Amino acid sequence: DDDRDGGAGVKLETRTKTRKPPLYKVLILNDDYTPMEFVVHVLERFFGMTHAQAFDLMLTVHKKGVAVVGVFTHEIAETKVALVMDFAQRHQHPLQCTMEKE
Ligand code: NFA
Repeated sequence: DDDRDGGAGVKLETRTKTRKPPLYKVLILNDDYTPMEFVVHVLERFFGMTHAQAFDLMLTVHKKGVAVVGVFTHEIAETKVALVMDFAQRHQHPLQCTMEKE
């Protein structure tokens, strides 16, 4: 009955079955001891921000206590959190990075 392909036998329907994966927010928390420049470096190094973006977001965390630094799939969010926590610990800073389901 449907001849939108002019009889060519070409599949014209788009698929509707693909599910988007659940997403997770990665958060950075303020503390009184981690140097501002270290947080800026973390945001550049692990979240691909420019220096200006990283500086602005660091100040947001400093003033508000917490901010979302990115949204990722579970595996990527988990890896970012682990890398940031390890990097902070290796430099003996108490910086905290966590994730939560969006
Ligand atoms: N509050 C920290 C300071 O004054 C800076 C900081 C910002 C720490 C964002 C953690 C996150 N040195």
